[in-house]
Parts: sequence; C-alpha cells; structure tokens
Amino acid sequence: MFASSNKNKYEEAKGILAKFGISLRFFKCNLQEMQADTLEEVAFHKALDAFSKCSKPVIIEDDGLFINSLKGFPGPYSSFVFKTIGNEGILKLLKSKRSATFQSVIAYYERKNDVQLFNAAVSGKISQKPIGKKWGYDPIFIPQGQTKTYAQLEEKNLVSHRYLAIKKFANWYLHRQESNDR
Ligand code: ITT
Repeated sequence: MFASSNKNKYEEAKGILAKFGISLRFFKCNLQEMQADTLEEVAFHKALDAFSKCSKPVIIEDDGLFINSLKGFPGPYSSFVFKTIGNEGILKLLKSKRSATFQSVIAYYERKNDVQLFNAAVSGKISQKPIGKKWGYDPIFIPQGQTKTYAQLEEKNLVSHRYLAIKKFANWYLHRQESNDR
C-alpha cells in the first residue's frame, strides 16, 4: 500500500515500482504531519500513523523542496507552504540565487518497531516563472543538467528525487525477498 492524500505521488511511485516488478495499491488518507526539522522525522511518524490506519505493509513518502538562498525553506514545511503561498509566493521570495534541492524520504512499515527509511535528493534550481502544467512544485523546479522543469520533462520518473528514493527501497526489498527465498 502507498498511503497518501496525494494521488500524483502514488501514480508516480506506482509507475516507478512497476519497473522493479513490485505492485502498489493506493490507500488514500490524510496523514499526521508533525512539525520537525528533518524529513526523516516527519516520515517516521507518518509511517506509524499510516500503519495504524491501514494495518498492512505500507509505504509513505515525505518530500521537501530546500532552497539554498532561503536557508532550506520551505524544506519540511513544503506541503503547508505550497497550500498557502504556492509557487507564485515562492518565486516572489527569490532574487538572483536560485539553487535548490528536491528531497524524498520513503518510509516502509511492515511490522511493529520496524520502519525502514530511504532518502534521496536531486540538485537543481528554481525557474524564473512557472513553466508547464503538472502538480505541486513541478512547474518551478529544474533538475541539474536539464533546461526543463519537472513539469516539462517527459522523463521525470527516470531522474526525480522520488525515483532515486524508490529505487533504493526496491533494491532493499527485492534483495530481502531473495534472501528469504534461499
Ligand atoms: P502526503 O499526504 O503524502 O503527505 P503531500 O502532498 O502533503 O502528501 P509531501 O508532504 O510529501 O506530500 O510533499 C510536500 C510538498 O511537495 C507537497 O506540496 C507536494 O505536492 C510537493 N511535492 C512532492 N513531490 C513533488 C514532485 O515530485 N513534484 C512536485 N511537487 C512535489
């Protein structure tokens, strides 16, 4: 199960995991998002909350956009900031320095007292204006080495922070299955 209020995250995760032969179902729910300084802490608590709600092996993901010239803002508060000031509000806060990283923490909870965390980050920059239609911060984030925003990139799911974190999870999960099968 992939527990989230955000179907876009699930759709991307599902597509990525399918390439590893792992199937995923959506458990739509509003997860408690505690205030914390790191995505890992938020993800850990989200995983406990998700498992208490769906009672099945469950993946959750916590993401954050960290803008260097804003000392990492919005970081762990990315969800709240997107809902309040949104992309236009973020663009108004920026001057010339626009480097940023998009980070993902995947948490997998299968049984009590066992939460596995997998993190990944993609460096990049914030565009001058929103380009392309998609969801969340996609129209304003340009990954390093690219000239297009996530919203414009057809291959987003091959380069994104989500892809990199899920790849780590999939490798761990499949390797563990193999060891169990031996
Ligand atoms: P949950 O219910 O799973 O918590 P959420 O949308 O609140 O869903 P996060 O806290 O993980 O998700 O994400 C923080 C913000 O970053 C939120 O506004 C997301 O829409 C946005 N975001 C995350 N991944 C993104 C991506 O790949 N592209 C664009 N925006 C993204």
